[in-house]
Amino acid sequence: MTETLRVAVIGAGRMGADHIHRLNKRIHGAEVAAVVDVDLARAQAAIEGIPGAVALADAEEALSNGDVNAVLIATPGFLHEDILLKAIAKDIPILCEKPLTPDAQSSWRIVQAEEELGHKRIQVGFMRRFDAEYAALGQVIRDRELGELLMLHHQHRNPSTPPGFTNEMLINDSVVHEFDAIRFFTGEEITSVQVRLGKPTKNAPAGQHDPQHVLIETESGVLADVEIYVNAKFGYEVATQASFEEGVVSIGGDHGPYVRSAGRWGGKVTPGFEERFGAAYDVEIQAWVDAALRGEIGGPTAWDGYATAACCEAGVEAQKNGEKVTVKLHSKPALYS
Ligand code: ISE
Repeated sequence: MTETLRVAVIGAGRMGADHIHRLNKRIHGAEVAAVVDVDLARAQAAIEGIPGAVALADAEEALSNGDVNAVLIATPGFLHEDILLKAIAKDIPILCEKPLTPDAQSSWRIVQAEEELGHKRIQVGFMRRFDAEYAALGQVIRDRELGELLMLHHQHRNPSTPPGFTNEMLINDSVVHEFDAIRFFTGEEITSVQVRLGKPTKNAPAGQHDPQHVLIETESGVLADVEIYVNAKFGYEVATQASFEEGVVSIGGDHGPYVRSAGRWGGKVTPGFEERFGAAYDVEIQAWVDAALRGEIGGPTAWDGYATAACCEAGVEAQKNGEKVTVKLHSKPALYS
């Protein structure tokens, strides 16, 4: 394999721009070779100051550029399938931001295409697995340090949502992370999802019921609940409390200077996911690059992308009918076991 990944970043929006900066400034063993965006001016702005990088408006052109040997996909999810299939055909390392694709059927097509290729090329951008606290809690669970894990309580609160953030996106765009985190913590598949819609905030845009309460069950009967609240105003908070036979572990509280001044005490609330998970993104992308240079992947697989897409599908159905919906999964191909 080559000594440097020459990455085409597809999509120069919020997440794409963040990854371009990261690859350019902090990641070893990789360079930005091309940036693709339908808005060519945005692609051009993103490559400013990056020697040798080209700005393009077409993903296929980037993939057939001889200078490109890896791809990072950061477009909206509905555009992923086409780019993924083309990148799989080129047999190059792929980092695909979540969701792998927006529905289980198309995610399954990706799993099948990779299975046909015969080796793993796709790492899915579930960055929380690379957060120090998530990793530490995962270790406590795997080592059974506090006995068996019994329940997980997740809070996922965002200050507000961008225009066009639909009711389904509370599940597909936000709770998708919790599905992956629960699978990561337990090492089990999720078997059912139920969504309860309670009293809504007046701060949600039309068409969005916010907050929602998502109830989840895993293969061994671990129960998890998620408060998804995407117009919480006060700031960004993603936290988990895990109940064990011998104790309770909490992660995701705000840290930082605790200030007492002018008769008040307190600290700052994290404003958004870039700040909350900035370090995790760095570790994630470095793990991808290091593994890709060895011809491997360094994190969640296309199977993880597919399994979470199946959970989302059940979640969106549960949003509509209020019932406990079974998650339907194909059997796991040997490539991922
Ligand atoms: C966003 O797309 C993310 O991935 C964030 O991590 C999540 O907190 C937010 O809810 C999503 O919209």
